[in-house]
Amino acid sequence: MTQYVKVALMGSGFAGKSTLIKLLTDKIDTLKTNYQPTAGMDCGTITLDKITKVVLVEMGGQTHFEFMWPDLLRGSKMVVVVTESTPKAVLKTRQLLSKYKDQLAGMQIIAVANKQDIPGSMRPASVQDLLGVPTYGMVAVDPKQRVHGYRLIVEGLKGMVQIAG
Ligand SMILES: Nc1nc2c(ncn2[C@@H]2O[C@H](COP(=O)(O)OP(=O)(O)OP(=O)(O)O)[C@@H](O)[C@H]2O)c(=O)[nH]1
Ligand SMILES: [Mg+2]
Repeated sequence: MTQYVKVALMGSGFAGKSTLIKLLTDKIDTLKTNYQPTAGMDCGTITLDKITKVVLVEMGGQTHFEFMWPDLLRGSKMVVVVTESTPKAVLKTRQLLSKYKDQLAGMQIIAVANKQDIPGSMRPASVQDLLGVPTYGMVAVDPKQRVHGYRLIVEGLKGMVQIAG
């Protein structure tokens, strides 16, 4: 029987959540797209082993979809907080983490400091200092980062779910 593990992607609009899902679930080589805000939610599935599939659930980041977040977070084994790597965006992300701290309590949380290709981006270590959760750099539009992204999810889930080798 297949075991489904829910991982929620949280973060402001334009952070790169849909792009990250595309990176992890499509085999395509071009990820540059025009920005199309996710209306409410979106999802994609990755296979971890013979019985385990991870369902990535994006919580649409635009403010008017935020009311759905508590429902979308429920039952998640892990939350991946995606942020742009400008100081302003990271501070906004910090506010979101604080605002939803009750819903996030007890969940495994990692952050992705996305858009590291943009000159002047904050380094992941600095983003981590501000967010207070393990933070990893990412360029979600770069297909070469697919394995890196996949590893973040798998490593993050270790200890949370049984993954067969
Ligand atoms: N330069 C650069 N652009 C990126 C990167 N990741 C995403 N983008 C671009 O940023 C824009 C927003 O990306 P989305 O993935 O749609 O953002 P989102 O977080 O899903 O936004 P909402 O659905 O509104 O919550 C798109 O134009 C992407 O192509 C990256 O690593 N570098
Ligand atoms: Mg989106």
